[in-house]
Parts: sequence; C-alpha cells; structure tokens
Amino acid sequence: LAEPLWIGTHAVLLRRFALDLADRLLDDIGQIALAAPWRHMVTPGGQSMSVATTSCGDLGWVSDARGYRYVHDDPLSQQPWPPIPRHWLDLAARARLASGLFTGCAPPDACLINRYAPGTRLSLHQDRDERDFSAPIISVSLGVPARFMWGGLTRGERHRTIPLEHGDVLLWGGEDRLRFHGVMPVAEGYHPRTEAFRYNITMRRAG
Ligand code: MD3
Ligand code: FE
Repeated sequence: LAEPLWIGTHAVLLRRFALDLADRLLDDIGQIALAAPWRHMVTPGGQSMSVATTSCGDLGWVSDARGYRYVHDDPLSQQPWPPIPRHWLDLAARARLASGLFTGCAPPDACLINRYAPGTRLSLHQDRDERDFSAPIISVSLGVPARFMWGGLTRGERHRTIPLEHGDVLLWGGEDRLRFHGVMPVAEGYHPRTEAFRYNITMRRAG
C-alpha cells in the first residue's frame, strides 16, 4: 500500500486504499440506487446540478428551493434511505486508523454518493450542512479518474489540483474540514468497471 500523503495537517490521501473492495462498493452502489434512484438536485438558486446523487445512512443530503439540508427520508420514495453497508463503515474505521487521526470521533451517519458523467463537474464549495464538524469526512473515488481542487478557507485562495483515481481514499477533518474544494470537469474516459462514469462516496457525521 502507498504511503499516506498529507495534503493538510488534518487531511490525508490514502492512494488505492479501497482498491481490493472497489468491485463490492460498486455493486453496493447499484443496489442503493435501486431503492434510492440517481437524481439531479436543484440548488437554492434554481440550477440543476450536473452531478447525479443519491444517499445512504440515517441521514441523506438533499437540495431544493428551500436550501441544502440532511433528511431522514428520501423525498422521492418518502422512505428511509438505505443503510450504509457494514463494510463501508469498516473501511471508514480502517482509513481512520491508517491516518492515526480522529480516533475518538463518532462514526458516520450519512453517506452521499455522487455520479459523474463525462463533462460533469462540482464547482468550488464548502461542506457545512453537517452538525458535527469534529468528525472527519471519508471519501472513496471509483471509476474514471478526476482532478480534485483543494482550496483554502476562503473562496478566493488559490487551489491545488490533486488527481483522484479508482480506489483512492481521502479523509480530512479538523482545521481542513471547511476548506473550499471541488472537482474539475470529468474527462471522457473508460474504466472497465464503471464505463464512462466516476463515482464518489463521502461518509460524514451529519446529525
Ligand atoms: C475537503 N465530493 O460530495 S470528495 C461532496 O469527488 C464533494 O465527489 C467531491 O465535495 C467528489 O461534497 C470531493 C473529497 C472531499 C469532499 C469534501 C471535502 C474533500 C473535502 C470537504 C472539505 C475539504
Ligand atoms: Fe464537498
């Protein structure tokens, strides 16, 4: 396994950390999307997001004209989101151990899943809809690679560009928790397990 790459005092990239689990994670995502289908959330400003999303866990992230928030039920089905698979939580715990950080933190209770088609991007933003900023966010990248933008605590600050590939795990919290970040438009590509798509899982403590 590659050495942890520290990109902040409380942010670490574990390259290929989830590679041996990737097939299973993708199968799980397919199952989750049967119960909670992919959708394009509408921002409070009225724009439809190019990234398709779904969620699992006790809380799922939604956006509409009223704003961004976490909710217990999928607004499409009006049913609870599917649970976070046990082994996803195990993966999050192992990533935390590998980082040596965040040992006392509460486990994730929310998981946002993003799907990027070619040309899809996620513009620079902060994740601040969670109630608990002390717990880290753990992300897993799957499929077609992307260039991740890693910014500062203000929108105007210059950002670094970090390639994220199939199986890469990124976790961050503490003083890096409120950094601006985003994903550059995903290039046309092909991955044997995901074809033209990129998927990203982010496990969070929202409640
Ligand atoms: C650093 N997702 O879902 S994951 C998101 O690849 C999101 O789909 C991106 O940003 C994706 O909100 C990036 C890595 C990530 C996520 C949130 C962060 C890095 C972060 C929040 C603060 C700092
Ligand atoms: Fe984000």
